[in-house]
Amino acid sequence: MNEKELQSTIQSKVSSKLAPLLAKYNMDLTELDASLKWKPIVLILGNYSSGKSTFINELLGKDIQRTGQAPTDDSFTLLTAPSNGGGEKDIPGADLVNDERLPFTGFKLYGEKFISHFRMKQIASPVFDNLALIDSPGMLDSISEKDRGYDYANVVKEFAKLADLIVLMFDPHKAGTIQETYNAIRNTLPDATGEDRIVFVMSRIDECDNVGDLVRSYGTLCWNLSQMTGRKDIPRVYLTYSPLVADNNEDHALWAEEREHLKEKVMAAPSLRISHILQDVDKQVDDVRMVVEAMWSFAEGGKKIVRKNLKNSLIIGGFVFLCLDLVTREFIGFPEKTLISSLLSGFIPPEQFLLPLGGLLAVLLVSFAWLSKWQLPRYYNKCRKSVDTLVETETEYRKNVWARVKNSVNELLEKPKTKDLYLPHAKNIMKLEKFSKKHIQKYYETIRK
Ligand SMILES: Nc1nc2c(ncn2[C@@H]2O[C@H](COP(=O)(O)OP(=O)(O)OP(=O)(O)O)[C@@H](O)[C@H]2O)c(=O)[nH]1
Ligand SMILES: [Mg+2]
Repeated sequence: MNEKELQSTIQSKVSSKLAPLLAKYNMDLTELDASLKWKPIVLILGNYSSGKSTFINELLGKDIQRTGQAPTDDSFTLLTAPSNGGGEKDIPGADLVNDERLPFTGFKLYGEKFISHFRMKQIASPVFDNLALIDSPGMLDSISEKDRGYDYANVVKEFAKLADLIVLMFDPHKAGTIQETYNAIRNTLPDATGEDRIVFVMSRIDECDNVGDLVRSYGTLCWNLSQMTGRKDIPRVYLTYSPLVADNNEDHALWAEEREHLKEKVMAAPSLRISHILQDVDKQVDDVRMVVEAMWSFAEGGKKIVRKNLKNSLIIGGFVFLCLDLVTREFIGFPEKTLISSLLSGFIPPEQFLLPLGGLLAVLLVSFAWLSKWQLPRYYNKCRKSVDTLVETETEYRKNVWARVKNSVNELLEKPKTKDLYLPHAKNIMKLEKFSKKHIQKYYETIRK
């Protein structure tokens, strides 16, 4: 099975097995669906003027993207192949966010301002055989960042979620200023983004005056990177420059090969596609599983109250059944014979059951009303107030999952119905486990082979 076939198999398994479970818990498939759609994506991020567009032009062997000193391009440009049989053309953001075949429908919520800063360029190039690139507006410092008119950090985060490979590009002039964009970038990258999906690049190194200068910039960048990733070990940083733009100098030739490695890495992004999709499916399974766990624990507590109510009402009802006519006879002289005395005499006329049965029924009705109007609403309220106690969050990982799904649980608890207590939550957990074991593991094994 090749990658494209595997992708569509995973897609169909997700919609036949996972989607119905998600729907039962009122959860949304849009995000996962977006990542299952379309082709591998490489997102190029970084400081302004760090050479993102120059790198893209170099990959394509054509001057497609505008380049220049100072912030040059303030749009997200999706570069990809023309659609089947079509010619090269530009497509505006408004069409992109409304096209169900593309994974960008979720971007509508970022508003007009963003949409007018989003476009697609369809370019005929072998690079786009099985790949799309996203060129992004350069990151500015935190002060200028406020002026964009749309939620830049979250837009980047959404693109980063979709991307199979993220190239983070810095230049030596601003190796220190990434500290300023540190928070933006940190919040930008999804928790689950594996380090294998991020490539760090320091470009324009030909502009370092000498080796000492380069080493200092590299050191600063590494320090900032370790702050960003929270890791002690330094990830590989590609030190590159663009031979097309830089002055030719023998010292630089040393690094020319590094640029080629970077290009190879970008072109190999499709090989990360399936593992990225599987990570996303895994994440979705973990999310829904935690929602089911919470609803299960909520249901168990509710069922306990129902059982207790039923037990008590049967005890009281039984007592009323046997003794009600004793009391009425005592006070109003009716009926002449009580149920117990008839029992002892060995013959009970059927009409003698009427009063005891009426009493039993009244008890059951009152206790049902008590349960549904008082006990359960009080329990639902308690659960809503202490929703965190519904699940165990003993590990950091589970804490993160819970933070992601807590809102979905809150929504489910807004107006619970008694029948929600009797949904087969335990069975649904088993279904999720089976889905993980039977399908996801199998696909992981397929790509490891
Ligand atoms: N000397 C040198 N100049 C470079 C290199 N790469 C890019 N440049 C120049 O740096 C400037 C900025 O490059 P761009 O490719 O426009 O940078 P960008 O990251 O796309 O910038 P924005 O889109 O504004 O964020 C341009 O004038 C490029 O010619 C390089 O490796 N060496
Ligand atoms: Mg650019």
